[in-house]
Amino acid sequence: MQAELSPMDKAKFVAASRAADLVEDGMRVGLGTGSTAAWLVRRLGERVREEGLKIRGVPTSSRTAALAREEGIEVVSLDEAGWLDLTIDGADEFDADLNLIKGGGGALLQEKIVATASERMVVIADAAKEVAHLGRFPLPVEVVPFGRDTTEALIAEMLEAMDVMGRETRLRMDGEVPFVTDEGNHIIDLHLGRIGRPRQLAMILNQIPGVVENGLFIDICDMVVVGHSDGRTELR
Ligand code: ABF
Repeated sequence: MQAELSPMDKAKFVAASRAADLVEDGMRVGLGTGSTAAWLVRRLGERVREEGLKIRGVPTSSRTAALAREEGIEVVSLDEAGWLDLTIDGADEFDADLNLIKGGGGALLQEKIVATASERMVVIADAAKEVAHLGRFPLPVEVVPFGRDTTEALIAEMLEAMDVMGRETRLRMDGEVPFVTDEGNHIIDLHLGRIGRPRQLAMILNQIPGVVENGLFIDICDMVVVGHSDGRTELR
C-alpha cells in the first residue's frame, strides 16, 4: 500500500497507522475528520475485519461517519457512547505546547465536543503541521447564520482591540454560497499570520454572542503522532 503513496500521503499514512495501534478492544473511540484521520479509519476497519477488533466509533463529522460505516466499524452517537476512551483526529497546525488549530475541514465544533469528552486526545499529523507559532493557517471560527455580518464586524473590532496582527476575516464559501457546517452554521476564517496569545484569543472569541466555537484547541491534545514522508514517525 505504502509504495504508491505520494510523500505527503505516506507521512499521513504512517502517523495514522501508528496511532491506530493505540486502540484496544472494547474502546469507545472518537474518529476525526480530514485526510489523515481517513487513513486512521481505514486502518481501524482493517483491524476490525482482520483481528475482530471490537470498538464503538464516534465520528466527528458526517463524512467520517459514512467512511467508518463503509469500513465496518460500529458507529454510535456521542450520547450513546458517553465518555470516550480515546479520540484520534487530525489538525491544521500544532505548536510545542500541543495547542492546535483545527477546523480546516469545517467540523471544528463536533471535533472539539468529541475531543473534550475523551479521556485522551491524540493528534495525527504530517510533519508540515508543526509550527513555532500558531496562525499561519487561517483560524476557523464557527458562527450562527443569524446576524453573521455583524458577528464578523464584532470579531474584527475585537482583533483590533487585542492588537492582533493580520486581522483579515473572510467568510468561508462553498462555491457561490457560504459553507454550511453539519450543525447548519457558517465559518469565518481569520487570516492572522501569527497568534501571540492563543489562550486569550480562544477565550475572547467565544465571548462574542454570534460565535459558537473557534478552531483553537488549547490544553486538549495529549500527544501528537508526527508522520514523515520517509516513513518515520515521532511522538510529541
Ligand atoms: C480535521 O482535519 C480538521 O480539524 C483539520 O482541519 C483537518 C486536517 O486535515 P488533513 O488531515 O487532511 O490535513 O481534523
